[in-house]
Amino acid sequence: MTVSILGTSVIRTEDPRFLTTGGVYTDDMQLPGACHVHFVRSSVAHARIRSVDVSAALEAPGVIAAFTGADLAGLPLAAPPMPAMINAQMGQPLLATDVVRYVGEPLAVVVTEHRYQGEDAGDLVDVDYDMLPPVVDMAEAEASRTVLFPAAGGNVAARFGDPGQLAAGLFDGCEVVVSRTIVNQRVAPAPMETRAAVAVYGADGRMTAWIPNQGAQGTRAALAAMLGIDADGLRIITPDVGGAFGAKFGADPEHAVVCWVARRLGRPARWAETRNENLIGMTHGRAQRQTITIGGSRDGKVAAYRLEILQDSGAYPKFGAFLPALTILMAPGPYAIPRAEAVATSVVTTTTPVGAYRGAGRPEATAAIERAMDLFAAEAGLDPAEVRRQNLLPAFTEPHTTAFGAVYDSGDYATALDKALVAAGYADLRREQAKRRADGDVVQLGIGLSCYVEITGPGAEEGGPRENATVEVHPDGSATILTGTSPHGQGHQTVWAMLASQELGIPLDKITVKWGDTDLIPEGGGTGGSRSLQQGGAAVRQASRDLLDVARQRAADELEANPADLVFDPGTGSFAVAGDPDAAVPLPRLAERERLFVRAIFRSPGPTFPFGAHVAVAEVDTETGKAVLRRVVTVDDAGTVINPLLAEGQRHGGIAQGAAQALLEEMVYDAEGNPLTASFADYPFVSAAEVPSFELAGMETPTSYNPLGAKGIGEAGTIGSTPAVQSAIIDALAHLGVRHIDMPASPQRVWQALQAAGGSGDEPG
Ligand code: MCN
Repeated sequence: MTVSILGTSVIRTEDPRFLTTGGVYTDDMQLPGACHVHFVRSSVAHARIRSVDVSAALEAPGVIAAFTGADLAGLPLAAPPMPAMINAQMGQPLLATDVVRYVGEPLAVVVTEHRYQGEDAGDLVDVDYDMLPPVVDMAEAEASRTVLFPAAGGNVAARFGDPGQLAAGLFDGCEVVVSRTIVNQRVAPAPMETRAAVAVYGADGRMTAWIPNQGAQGTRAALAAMLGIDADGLRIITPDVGGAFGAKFGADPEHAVVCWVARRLGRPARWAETRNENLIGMTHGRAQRQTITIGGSRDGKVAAYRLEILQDSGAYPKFGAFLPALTILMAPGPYAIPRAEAVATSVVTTTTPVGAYRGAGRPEATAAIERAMDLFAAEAGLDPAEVRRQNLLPAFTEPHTTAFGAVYDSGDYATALDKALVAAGYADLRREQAKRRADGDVVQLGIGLSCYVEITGPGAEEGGPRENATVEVHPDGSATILTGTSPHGQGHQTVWAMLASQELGIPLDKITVKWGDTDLIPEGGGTGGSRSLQQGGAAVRQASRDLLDVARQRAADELEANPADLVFDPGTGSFAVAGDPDAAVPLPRLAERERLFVRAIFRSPGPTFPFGAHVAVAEVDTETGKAVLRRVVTVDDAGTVINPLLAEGQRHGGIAQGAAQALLEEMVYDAEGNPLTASFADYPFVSAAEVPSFELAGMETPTSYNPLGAKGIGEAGTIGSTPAVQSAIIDALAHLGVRHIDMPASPQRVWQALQAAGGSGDEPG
């Protein structure tokens, strides 16, 4: 019996390279003769383009060519394939032609010999704008006084349910009803590596493009659609990727334009955006305004919940316009609420388009229901932990279907909450809080809770979400894994090798994991929605086992034995005849005469639903409004954990990102639609200085949906932590009459909330 490496904290095999020679990113690709593409972007939020004059730019040093939207006429719109519900009249051209709809929208390119020549020449492109009114506010957009797409007949990109059909008597009989409009603010994904592309058009008429992405196959499909070519004519290669967080799925108009330039000029073309471009050009996340209404009895039983969402899709509907579907699906969270309804409207505004960002739609659902629970508890005068416990669904192991059609695979929400409360020392924290309140301390203590359940590995594929993997054993005793997932920090190289090693007995350092080349791996779902382990990892396990079946047959031939009599021992890496260990053949030898590989497709019966509970502790200075996060204690149950070190790393990153939304981050626009947070001087993101050391408690409730028992962990931290941190800050001031503070809880907002509640006492002098 060999000892299992699954469930052990194998150190990331990726890291020696990253920590020594460093990664090889798209912008590191050296292609002789490559020209540089510089995008000229709209400097105004909404205008008709009278003309774009590139003549002066063409005279500038190093300029090879300049193109405008007119040159690209005839190419399809850049709208990625979207569910039919999204208004099809709202597609984005690759370069704006008639109208620009956000600051940062690409409208021309200057192509130069050297990168920095493009920056200078770009300034010489003369754009004559006929200004149109900006539409920055979502409610303003919904009112459609200024229509951004006349052909679409309004600013509504999609509706989910009918706001006119809300149940009139939903809250009848409730002793306590609270309603509030809250904001889940717009944030920037801000990965360390910005967007980039390098493209070469080959003599064979095929395009090869290196692009940082979350799934080369999806990127190929999106690019082919934008360029109006067959996917076979494109090869996408994924170099190392410096973070993506949902925003590098598929491809953007810029990527397509770089490919187009390479083909048009017959020269390799490259582009890497600046940080400033990234903050206004890459899709943003979240951007929902939510009206929550919750009602129930004075003793804390929730009877009804309503969620009304206004989603800002930005200038062109992309995945952001679809996010409310996921928010609605997860609206009631882990609670048993007898009557619940949710509706949403996605509108277009003159701002950067909104896309997926870590959690994509689910953090918004959790934030809404968790704030609702707190408001309800406060109104009823009850402990928020007690109210949650009363309303959580009881533990279940058979799938549970919610009123919104989500099929939760397995869950034990109350245990997660109790574990988190115990780990945090909840009773002691409340005592400390009571003391500080009684003493009238300037710095007050707040405790924030959140219970969550989220969906991972969703997929619309017929027959259930799926992923493929190929495992090959080589005669020299090494193995290669090809995967349809696409890691960019998640550690698949380590874990996929662990899974194969466990089955095949091949040492980890002899296993190579490959992904991100569409010629090598034409199919794959990429990495997002925390799907990879439960589908891609399960496919590796399946391919490994299937490979042993093939090998068993070959071993039987070799040993002249019955296949059923053979035993494979991963410890020795050999097949042997049961009871006769001398009659054995090592696995690699079976690859000598004929290649030994298997491609397997794993299909899951459906998505899985990880869950957990977070407790955040914050200190808030009641004189300055400054909030400091002191502790974050979490239980994040992702089923069976295959590599605790990596799963913890994912939780850490997710918690930090979630806390950052509660504390710091926000993309801000002025009334004219100018982004005010377009550099890291203005857009704060979280560093180790703003967060405490996280306290992670363990809990594993396996799923039956895959043989690993694993659910996703990649986004859980983000989903649970945001409302817990936000609520901790509010809770610190609850005794002063503060019930809600929108995110980010900046000192200014906190101070204003205190003044509005009449609470802190002295006005600063
Ligand atoms: N894992 C495990 N046991 C489990 C679940 C996961 O050991 N029960 C391990 C997996 O083997 C994998 C890692 O944890 O090594 C994450 O697995 P999984 O939850 O399947 O998520 P994905 O690999 O599909 O990652 C996607 C997720 C998403 S959606 C975003 S957004 C995100 C995230 O991962 N973006 C990231 N984490 C990120 N981490 C980094 N460094 N950079 C990003 O851009």
